[in-house]
Amino acid sequence: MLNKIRLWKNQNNSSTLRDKIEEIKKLPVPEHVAIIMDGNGRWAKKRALPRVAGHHEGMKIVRKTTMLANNLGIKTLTLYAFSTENWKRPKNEVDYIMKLPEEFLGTFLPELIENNVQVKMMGYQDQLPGHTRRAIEKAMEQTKDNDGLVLNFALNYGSRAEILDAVKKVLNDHNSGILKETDLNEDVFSSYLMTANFKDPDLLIRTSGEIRLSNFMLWQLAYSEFWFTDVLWPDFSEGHLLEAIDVYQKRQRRFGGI
Ligand code: V07
Repeated sequence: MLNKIRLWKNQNNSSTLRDKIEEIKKLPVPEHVAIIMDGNGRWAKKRALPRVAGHHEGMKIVRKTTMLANNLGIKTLTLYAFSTENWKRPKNEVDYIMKLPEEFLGTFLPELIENNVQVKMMGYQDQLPGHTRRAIEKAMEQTKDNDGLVLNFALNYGSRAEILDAVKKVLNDHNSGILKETDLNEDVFSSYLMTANFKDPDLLIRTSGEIRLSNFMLWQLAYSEFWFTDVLWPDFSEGHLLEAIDVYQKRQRRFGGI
């Protein structure tokens, strides 16, 4: 009897999730969603677990979120996995985090390929351990012809450094006569950033109750909608992504109405 009730409850819950997905799909979904996946360490601390347990749990949420984003028809999902500031953390934690791309891809790359997902990365690759870089390179190579969701990992990424590097490239191209001052505008400048081939994010999500950008996509988020939640990243569910998109769609509707 208890099992029957559980079964009924489960079917009931998943059907409401399905219904929500169908509702969300009736209106335009954001094309590019960016997420600052914060709160993994705090999630572990609350459970008296080592911080790395939170990062590992967070990795599973990356998979769930990717699959739902793909299902919803989101074109690009950018996930802030590691910032240029994160090197300041204890070595054992950094070493562990740098193994997560391999573990993630070792488990889920076949599923990503089956689902037509294209894996990309933005950030300073040079400073990453060879094993991390190679795993990501392989995934990028094996998914480069897929034309479904672009899953873009921001890894060893920092926005001010990205902007400074863009300025340096602009100066170089100007000095060598490739770029005239009169030809430099916002679109052209954007093409010098790591996000050259992406549309700016329509929606930024940050978990874990912090209400700041922390050096993430400063240029690209100029016109984006922001959605913040106290939920810690390992607790972030399909329902939360749907809620963020629902809020986004309501804001768009209000904006379009006036
Ligand atoms: C990382 C898990 C998610 C929460 C945030 C911090 C820890 C997946 C990846 C990944 C990266 C590249 C790739 C495939 C998977 C990842 C880092 C950290 C550095 F091609 N999760 N995850 N990378 N965390």
